[in-house]
Amino acid sequence: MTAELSRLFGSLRSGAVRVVDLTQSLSEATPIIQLPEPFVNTPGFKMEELSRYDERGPGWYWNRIEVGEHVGTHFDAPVHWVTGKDLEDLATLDAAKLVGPAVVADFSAEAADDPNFLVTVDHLKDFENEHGAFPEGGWLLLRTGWDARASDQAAFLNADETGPHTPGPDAECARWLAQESLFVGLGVETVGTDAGIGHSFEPAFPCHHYMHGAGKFGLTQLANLAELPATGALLIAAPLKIVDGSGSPARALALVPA
Ligand code: 23J
Ligand code: MN
Repeated sequence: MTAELSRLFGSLRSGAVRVVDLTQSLSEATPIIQLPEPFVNTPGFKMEELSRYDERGPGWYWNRIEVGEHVGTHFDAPVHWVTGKDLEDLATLDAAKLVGPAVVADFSAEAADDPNFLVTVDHLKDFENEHGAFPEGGWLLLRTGWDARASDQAAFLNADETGPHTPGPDAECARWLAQESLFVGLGVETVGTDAGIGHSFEPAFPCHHYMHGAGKFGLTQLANLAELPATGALLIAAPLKIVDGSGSPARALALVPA
């Protein structure tokens, strides 16, 4: 092993670097996005036993699963959105972009006061002034406290007759992240990278529109962002390599200095 990797492995062994699991558990209780009529919705997660050390397979346990691509902690590829239709899917994307420095901006106080809280470019500029310039190839992770709601579909989607109310970037912030920042992806704790009211923005769902149009990625329903420093963690996003896939449930991990 090279010196760099043995040092990292030593740090993981000694506890000087910790692995934080940013992934929500995936089960039939996992909340799923609800699009309004006339749009098709995604199936959630289903699991059916094939055998469990029984006559169907005496020595082994296994299941079949059914799941929409965009369920639970999941990854959005550029081809997910019409603006990225000629860009990368899960099998063609550059895997090097799945590992990068994580920047964690904490808006949990604001989101607790206002579920429709919108992150603006000014918020991000303030963050840079306090913590330094955003890293090239990095991932912006928005901490909103929404992970605490992830075991309750109604609280997580927070919808009323006007639609869902969850925090996210405003349209100009989404454009800036996509076209002017050096980030490769945006990670959130909510059901999607766009704010709940993003359907009413111009363009609609601006985060999907701009980020995927720029070949950038999304990561949703993250957990445990509270355990990450504002800067200095390393994100590893691991979606399945589905041919032509637009997204997939993913394991998201962070390496964090102790
Ligand atoms: C399909 C349509 C609209 C949205 C989404 C999916 C997501 O949030 C997603 O999971 O990518 S907003
Ligand atoms: Mn998605």
